[in-house]
Amino acid sequence: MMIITSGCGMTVLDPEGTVGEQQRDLIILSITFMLIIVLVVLILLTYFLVKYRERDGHRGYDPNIDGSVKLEVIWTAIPIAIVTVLSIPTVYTIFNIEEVPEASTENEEPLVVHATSSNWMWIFSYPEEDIETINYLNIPVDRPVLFKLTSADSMASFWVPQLGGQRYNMAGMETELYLQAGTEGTYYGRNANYTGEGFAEMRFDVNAIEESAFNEWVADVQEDAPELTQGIYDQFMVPGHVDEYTFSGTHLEWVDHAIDAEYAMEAWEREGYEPMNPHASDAPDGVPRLDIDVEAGSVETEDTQNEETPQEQDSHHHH
Ligand SMILES: [Cu+2]
Repeated sequence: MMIITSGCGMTVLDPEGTVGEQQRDLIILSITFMLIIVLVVLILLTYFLVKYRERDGHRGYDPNIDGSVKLEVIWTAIPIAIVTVLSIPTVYTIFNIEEVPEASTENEEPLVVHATSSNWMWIFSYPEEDIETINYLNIPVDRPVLFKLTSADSMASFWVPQLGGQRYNMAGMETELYLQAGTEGTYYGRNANYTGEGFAEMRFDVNAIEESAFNEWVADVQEDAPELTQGIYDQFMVPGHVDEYTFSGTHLEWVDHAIDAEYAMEAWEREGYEPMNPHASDAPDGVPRLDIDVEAGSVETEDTQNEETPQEQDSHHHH
């Protein structure tokens, strides 16, 4: 097993948190059990091949097994037993990872992070801290994180292999996933569900840091990061790749994609973006790298038009 886990590609079998550890244990338990079955089958196969081979004094072996209750019971009961033995730890683990992981620090309250996929980037909102990051996130080490997953457009799958299994992000609905990092470090995360030509680069970094460093970072972001406006946010709705960004405020103030599945398409209209068939002869080659204007103000939509005067919008910028 050391050989398998020491390779840099097998991060699933080298987890750094309680959720990933439970899944690793289940994978190893299941594989071990199934290998034992394979071994038993191969030994029996060899035994019967030798025992019933054609040879002098043993020809034309022709057993009548029709209607043998004993044999019917054996070859029904054994598969049922195998499936039962495999199911019990699997079901136990599945239910267990839906629960809040046990925190190894005094702060057991899960940190809530909304992870929203958008072609081809990841948007992370911290509603309680009122900050938002793009294509990376910081989390406190040893503290459970409750990810609320949704998508602005295509169905994606949120996956940080070393912290736990993947779960789907879908527009107009919300799925939940608990993860916890047991060791400080940077973990690789990605979209695990094919969503078109920008899919391969739809990656993010998860930085697990000390709780105190995390709190400091949050305070710094709240203080110094540019405030996220709808005008800035709409630019991220256009399909493409972007760098890492950090904002104060979250997009949850004006849209939750788990409730509003149409928002991205409305933002495309506001941004003058027209989706086209990527196979069309005049389709652009490759995935564009979006140049985000972080000074952009709020957009005028039918909902917000009459609520804010230009002066009020301006004051948001220079707080
Ligand atoms: Cu769904």
